Amino acid sequence: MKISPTLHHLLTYLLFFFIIILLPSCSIGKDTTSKDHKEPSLILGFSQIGAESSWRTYNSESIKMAAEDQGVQLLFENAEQKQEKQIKAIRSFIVYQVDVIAFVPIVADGWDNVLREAKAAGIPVLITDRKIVTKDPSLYAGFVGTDSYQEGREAGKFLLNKYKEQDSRDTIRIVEISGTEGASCVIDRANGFRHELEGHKGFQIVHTESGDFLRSKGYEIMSRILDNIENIDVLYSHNDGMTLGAIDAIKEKNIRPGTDITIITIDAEQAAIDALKKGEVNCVIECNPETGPVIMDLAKQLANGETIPRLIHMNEGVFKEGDDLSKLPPRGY
Ligand code: GYE
Repeated sequence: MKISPTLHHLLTYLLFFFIIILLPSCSIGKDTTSKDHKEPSLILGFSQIGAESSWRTYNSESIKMAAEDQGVQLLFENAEQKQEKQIKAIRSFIVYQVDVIAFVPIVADGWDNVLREAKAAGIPVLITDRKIVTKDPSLYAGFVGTDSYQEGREAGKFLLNKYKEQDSRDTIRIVEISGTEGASCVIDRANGFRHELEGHKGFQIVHTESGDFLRSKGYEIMSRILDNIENIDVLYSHNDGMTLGAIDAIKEKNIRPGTDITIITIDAEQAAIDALKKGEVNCVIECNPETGPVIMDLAKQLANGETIPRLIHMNEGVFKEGDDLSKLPPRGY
């Protein structure tokens, strides 16, 4: 059957119209026009340290929930406590061409090369929770997270106040169980604590050792210290997980935590607050894990090409012996 040129052209245009105009807006399979389908506002690559403490687990939950609430497509990588796995994850985010990269640097050093790669790829980087040391501040857009130096200072302030009546000729002997070596929060918690005690002769840190933020190491270190060091007056522990392990060791030696040994701990997990209520801990310094919502807000600003504040510290409190904790809501972690 011979088709007239005019009809032939008409059919060609109709076919063209169908392929180019109609087809892409159609969906095959799932109804993409349903009300609950939202295009993600952005793709965020997030490298998390791992799950070394209840605090970390809750921090990860905060990030995942906030991403879901705010329509952010989250590529979440758990580095299992290895910096090289974080670097690999960041490189995979670059290849994937995510809109924004965010990560918790497990230690402060060693990030410049991979951050230069992200910068070359035009992907903004948000650092959270722990800080980095770098020669080039342009390698990241900003930091949001805990103020670990202030946390250390709060620990020192509590101690000075608790022993303010102490005869300065008597020495208060302190054991410090610190977190992961090289982590900015550990360096800052140690320095902030020492800054407050400077000039106060009656305090001596007789032993400091890293427990890597792990409850098992807190137990093992404290058990060994109690067998080898006498007259310990104070335990300053960089996180509740290690503190709870240390308390188990203290009790095994028939020593009274919170009475025979003053205990100061950081994070404010529910278990630490409960120990404070029982008098087994004397001071709990909050480290706020709920950074998810603010991370998503900042990531959206970065994805829109906006600048963000260089430094945002989370609000954090201090809970002390004698405080009225009856109205304190459940900590959630
Ligand atoms: O105190 C601890 C976690 O990086 C500030 O890491 C965080 C610390 C927190 O393992 O529980």
